[in-house]
Amino acid sequence: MKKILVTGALGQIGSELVMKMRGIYGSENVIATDLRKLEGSPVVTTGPFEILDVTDHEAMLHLAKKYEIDTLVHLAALLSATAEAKPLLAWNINMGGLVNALEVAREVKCKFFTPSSIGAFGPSTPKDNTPQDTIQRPTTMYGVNKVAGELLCDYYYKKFGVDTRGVRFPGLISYEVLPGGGTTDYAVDIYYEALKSGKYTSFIASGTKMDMMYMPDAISAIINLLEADASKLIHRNAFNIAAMSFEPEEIAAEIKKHMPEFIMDYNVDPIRQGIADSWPNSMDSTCAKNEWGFVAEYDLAKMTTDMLQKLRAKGIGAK
Ligand code: NAD
Ligand code: AKB
Repeated sequence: MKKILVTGALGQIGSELVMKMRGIYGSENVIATDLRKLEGSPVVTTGPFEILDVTDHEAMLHLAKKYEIDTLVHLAALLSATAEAKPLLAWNINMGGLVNALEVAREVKCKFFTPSSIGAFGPSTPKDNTPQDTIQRPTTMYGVNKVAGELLCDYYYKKFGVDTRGVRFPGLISYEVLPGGGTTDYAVDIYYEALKSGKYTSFIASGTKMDMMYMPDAISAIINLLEADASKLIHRNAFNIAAMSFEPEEIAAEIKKHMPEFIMDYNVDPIRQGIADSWPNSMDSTCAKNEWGFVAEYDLAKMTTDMLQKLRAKGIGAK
């Protein structure tokens, strides 16, 4: 990979992916784009940055040609809770943006990555150790978009030979940028609130297990899959990858080991709870391990130690 264009680059994943990729491939070789510009963000100040609305195909093609890209990482999307609140907008951005990005990849003949999600599964999917290939009948607009997106990426590979790759991310936990409107966001919020006030009110109910992953593992997964030997990829798009699975009590108990006075209660949001109930408890990532060597370094304990340390270093919770 020599010239990489990233869409939705100011989001939770993009802000960390762009900086990591600039460190590996060179600052000038990673072109960050987003609908908005955050003055002062390292993504904007340390390398090329362009405003790009992914629903504008001509604008995306123009930038792809201008920078002579060989890789397109498509991240811009609305997440599950926002998509459920604005389903038509989600369809237009999530599907319209994806088909534009795939078309650009076809036109300039570049490698392509986009993430799917645990949201691509639904209530009829096996909940535990969810297989790579299984029933996918999601009941959310986000899930409909993700399944259609997985199929579209397969189609562009088979029909046009576009080198499409992707993973099904679980909920991602990170400290650089806040998450952008998902169901798993509680597992980020809880660390901020623990440090700020010593208590947290969870919008996800007691006993609700979901797959999660710490951002450094997610960033490594994107880069490693993009660098993987194409001849070894049987699935190519939408690899299940998972690092840990927990319910609200378990993350609270882990935080309590560092902050014994921490307390959590519940005020369940029926919309986000309904979404969470339709998702798997834990995915099987065997295919990702076998086909491109996926490994996760962080479990709940190691992530919690690092999250609290990094947030304290940012001054979160300091009086
Ligand atoms: P985010 O919400 O944090 O960021 C999305 C970015 O896209 C934002 O910076 C936003 O400004 C931008 N954007 C929105 N509409 C746009 C448009 N029309 N044109 C250009 N940019 C636009 O999202 P994220 O968490 O970084 O997620 C990126 C991708 O990863 C999405 O496809 C998401 O579904 C997927 N994913 C994320 C998670 C997670 O936990 N963060 C888990 C599974 C899958
Ligand atoms: C969300 O909750 O919408 C995302 C995801 C798991 O796709 N974090």
